[in-house]
Amino acid sequence: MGLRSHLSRARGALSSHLVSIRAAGIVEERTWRDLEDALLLADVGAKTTDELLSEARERFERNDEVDVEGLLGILKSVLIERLGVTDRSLATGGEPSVWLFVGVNGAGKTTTIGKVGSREVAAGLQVVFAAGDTFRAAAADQLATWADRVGSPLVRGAENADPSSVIFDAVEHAAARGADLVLADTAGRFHTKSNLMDELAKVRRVAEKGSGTVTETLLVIDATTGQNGLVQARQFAEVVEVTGIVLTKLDGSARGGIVVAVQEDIGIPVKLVGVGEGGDDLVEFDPVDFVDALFGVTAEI
Ligand SMILES: Nc1nc2c(ncn2[C@@H]2O[C@H](COP(=O)(O)OP(=O)(O)OP(=O)(O)O)[C@@H](O)[C@H]2O)c(=O)[nH]1
Ligand SMILES: [Mg+2]
Repeated sequence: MGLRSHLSRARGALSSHLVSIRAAGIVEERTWRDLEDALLLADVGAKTTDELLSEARERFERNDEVDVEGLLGILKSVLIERLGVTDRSLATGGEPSVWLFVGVNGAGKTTTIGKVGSREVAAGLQVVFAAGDTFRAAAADQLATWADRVGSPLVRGAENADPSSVIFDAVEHAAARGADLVLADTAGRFHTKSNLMDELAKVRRVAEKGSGTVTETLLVIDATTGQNGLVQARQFAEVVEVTGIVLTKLDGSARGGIVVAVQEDIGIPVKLVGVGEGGDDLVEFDPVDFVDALFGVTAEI
C-alpha cells in the first residue's frame, strides 16, 4: 500500500489550512502568511519554513501568471527537491548483515523490528532477531512474540545481560546457519544517559567483532513527539553513525511536516515510515508520494 492512503490524518494540519488558501484563488500577501502558518502548524519547523517559502517566492515572482494552484505546485517541487533524491533502500551485503535499531524508549524500535523482519522474511531472507534490549525482560518477550509470528529464531540473554554479548551471539548464530540478516534491538534507556550512549557505541563495535557487518543503523523516531523528540534523537545520532531514520506513528500525527523537520535536523534520510501497530504497517518513504499526500490533490478535498 502506498504512503498516500496511510496519511489521511498526517496531512490534517496542512490540508485544512490549504482549503482556505485554495478558496481565495489568487495569491496575495496574505497567502504567504497563511502558508507560513500552515507549514509551522504541520511541524515543518521555523527555519525550514522560512527557507522553503523564500525559495518558492523567488520562483513564483519569476513567473507572474501563476495562481494559487500554481504556487502550491511550486511549493511542492521545492519541498520534493529539499527531501532529495537519495537511495532509501536498506543495505545488505554482510555475512550476515546486521541492522541496529536505536532510539529513545517508546519510539517504536521493537515494533519496527517486527515489521521489518516480517517484510524481509516475505522477501525471502533468513532473519535472526537479537534481543539486545536487556534492560527489562519484557522487551525480549515482546520481540519473541514477533519472532514467533514471523517464524524466525530469536537470540536473547538474561535480564541485565550485556547487550553487546547478546547481539554478538545472535550474529554468530546467524553466521552458523547461513542466515542473511540480524535485526538487533537495543534499549532506549539505561541507568544514566552516558551509560546508554557508551553502551550503544560498544554494541556497534562488538556487532562486527565476528563475521557480521553492520550495514544499517536505523534511528527510530516517534512522529507524535514533534520538535521535542528531535532534540533527544539528535543525541543518538551523535554517538552512533546513523544511516537512516524510521519515523513511526505517522498514522497518529496530524503534523506530517515533521518528516521534513526530522530529515533537515538530523541530516539523514527518512527511509521507512510506521503507520500503525500491525506487521504490514510499514511503508518505504517516497518524497513525491509524501508531498502529494501532504498537500492533498484537489479531487480528494
Ligand atoms: N500507531 C502506531 N503505533 C506504533 C507504531 N510503532 C510503534 N507503535 C506503538 O508504540 C508503542 C511503543 O512501541 P515499541 O516498539 O515497544 O517501542 P520501543 O522503542 O521498543 O520502546 P522501549 O523498548 O521501551 O525502548 C507500542 O504500543 C507500539 O505498538 C506506529 O507506526 N503506529
Ligand atoms: Mg523495545
